[in-house]
Amino acid sequence: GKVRAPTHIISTISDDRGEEPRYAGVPMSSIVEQGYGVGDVISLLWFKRSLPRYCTQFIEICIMLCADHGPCVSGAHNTIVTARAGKDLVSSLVSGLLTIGPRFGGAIDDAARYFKDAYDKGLSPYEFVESMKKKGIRVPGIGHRIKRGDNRDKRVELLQKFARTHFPSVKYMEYAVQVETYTLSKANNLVLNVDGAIGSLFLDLLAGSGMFTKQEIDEIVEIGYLNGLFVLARSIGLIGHTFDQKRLKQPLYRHPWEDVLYTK
Ligand code: Q5B
Repeated sequence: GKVRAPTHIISTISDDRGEEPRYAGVPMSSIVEQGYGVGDVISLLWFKRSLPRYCTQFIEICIMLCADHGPCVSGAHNTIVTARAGKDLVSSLVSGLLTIGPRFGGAIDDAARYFKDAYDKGLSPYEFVESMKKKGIRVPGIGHRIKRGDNRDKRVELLQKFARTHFPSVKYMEYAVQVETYTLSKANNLVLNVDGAIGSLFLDLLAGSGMFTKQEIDEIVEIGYLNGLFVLARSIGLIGHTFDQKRLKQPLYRHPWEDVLYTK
């Protein structure tokens, strides 16, 4: 019989052979003709399935809300400094992307991991937060540099409103809100932030949509798909900041001496 030569790469998400490319088996013509959006394309290429409209809409809302948050955040700042050093688009973009991590924008996966573990184990918000404190770990998804209990993040409110209207269940998000109520009783800056809102709500999407097995959900959370939403979204803003600096012909950035504490 025929013997298949060993392959060096295995790929399961897309296929560019044949008349037209396919994303998870769906031909490009269907994607265009049936009016698929970016949320549908993410569903196909990341989750290898078509998700219900409310799920793809939620993904698109996450992308839109996280696309930018002004020039002062770590990512935009790095991108602006890099663009002003005369570097190209890709260098400026990646220098901003490289700041995404546990403190800035990249806390979504850990928020999902910790909220899921705590909720599934039946820990009260008090038990969860205090156990994290004992371990010396900041609660991912909680805390913000400029948002406060009396100045909530509008993005979080919009995500919560959408999910409360469209999701079959928001149990993980409600748990995150209870955690926030407890952390806010400790300090006014310890709000549920955009990473925590997306992390907890994506757990609700995975668990409530009926589109994923328990094993698949565990794998998605363990691998860490969700920071990808912030990385993808913020790339839009970082590219914008690069063009903005170039358009404005901004000179090389040098931080002012007055803003540095020189000390021994
Ligand atoms: N404390 C975000 O801290 C920040 C605590 C906590 C327990 C916590 C901090 C944090 C977890 C990571 C996270 C995503 C670094 C944030 C984002 C996207 C963004 C950004 C933008 C955008 C802020 C003061 C006191 C200390 C701390 C305690 C703080 N957080 N305790 N659990 N989670 N969060 N990141 O203001 O006793 O005085 O030592 O790490 O979820 O990145 O817009 O800017 O779209 O671009 O620097 O929204 O919360 O506060 O470090 O001075 O802490 O609060 O232990 O206690 P800050 P610190 P003590 S969203």
